[in-house]
Amino acid sequence: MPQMKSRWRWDIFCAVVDNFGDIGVTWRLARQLVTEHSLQVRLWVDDLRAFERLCPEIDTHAAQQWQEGVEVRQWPADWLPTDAADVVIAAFACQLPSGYMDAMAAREKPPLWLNLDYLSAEDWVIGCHGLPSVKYKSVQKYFFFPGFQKGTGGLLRESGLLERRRQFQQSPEAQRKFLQGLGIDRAQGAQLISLFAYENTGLASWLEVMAADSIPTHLLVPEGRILGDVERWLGIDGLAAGAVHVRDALTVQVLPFVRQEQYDHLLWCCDFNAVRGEDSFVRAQWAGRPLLWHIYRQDEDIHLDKLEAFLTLYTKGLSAPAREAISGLWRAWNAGHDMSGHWLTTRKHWPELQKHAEAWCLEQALQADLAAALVQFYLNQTGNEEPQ
Ligand code: TRH
Repeated sequence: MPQMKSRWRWDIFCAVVDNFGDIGVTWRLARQLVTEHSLQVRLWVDDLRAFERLCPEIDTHAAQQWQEGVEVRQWPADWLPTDAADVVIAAFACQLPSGYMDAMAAREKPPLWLNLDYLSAEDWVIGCHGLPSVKYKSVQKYFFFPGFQKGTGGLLRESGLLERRRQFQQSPEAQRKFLQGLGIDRAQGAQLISLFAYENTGLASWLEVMAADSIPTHLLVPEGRILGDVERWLGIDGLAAGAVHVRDALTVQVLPFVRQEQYDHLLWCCDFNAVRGEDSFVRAQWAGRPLLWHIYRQDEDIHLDKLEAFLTLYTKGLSAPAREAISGLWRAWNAGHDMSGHWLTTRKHWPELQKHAEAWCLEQALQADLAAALVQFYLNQTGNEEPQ
């Protein structure tokens, strides 16, 4: 990386709406901009407690701290005058402090102001990616859309990620050690499944069918919103990390919420990953294993269009029966419907779905990653000139 780049300052603003996706995405991006593009990055976060779950080193009381080369700033309710950076990213359409917007407008050379949008596989994203949005005084804002197709901003993917993942997956010893560190003792011949999801009325039917299966399943459930449904099915209250319960062929184990890097390793170990939201959804794709997506629910069911858009892309290249099986499973899960028949049908196509998951991962990795695309967008907008 050219040294001069380190003089470029980027500010990323993250308002935590709920859950962990907002901070999950911005923290990942901030680190990558520092380590792979030698940029100076400040990450402004309004909820450091959510951040702490993914990165336990976070001091939730500090107004300013450095983590992995990123300057983490508490986004205060009462904004203090601050110089604006060369590039300003408002994550997920969050509203910047008005004092900061004035600082942007006061710069001799206006900053590049971007709205980093939510991930969607819908076609319209290609047409809107990179377009100008609103203006504040002299400062123009642009839309920046992550995505799966050419013409979008791509997906977050650190350099060397797939090589690291493959090495790990090729080493039973590394996996055993990692799982052991989490207190997981994988039973011989058991399929390993991770379950990270929102509340879901379809869960009981899926657990039921796994318990009755001829193949043993070891289900790993990080502490979170789905735990209530697991408790109801087991008939046990107060499940917490460390709990292990066996029902016939199914072993259910509750895991602590681990740091982001460890969660990646967990996904890499599992034969099948149930994920949700945005960031875990992408990480499961980089794991190269079949997955199940619990999409974040939106008003007027617009999330269902997003689900279908992704399924259309993802299932290209699958045989018709495998495509129907996996699509049926995803639709049932997102509707909270009975999963049993869909799970059994999906299992019939396992080898094809496994091959396909790896192929999809490799295909996606052909695109420039999101951090690189952002830097390129900046270079294009500034005519490849180093900012003053
Ligand atoms: O938590 P999510 O549901 O997040 C979001 C938010 O709800 C957001 O408002 C919404 O817009 C978005 O979904 C679509 O799911 P997501 O995106 O997968 O974020 C979870 C993060 O938590 C991700 O970075 C992975 C991380 N994680 C860990 O670090 N450790 C863990 O043990 C687990 C289970 C997850």
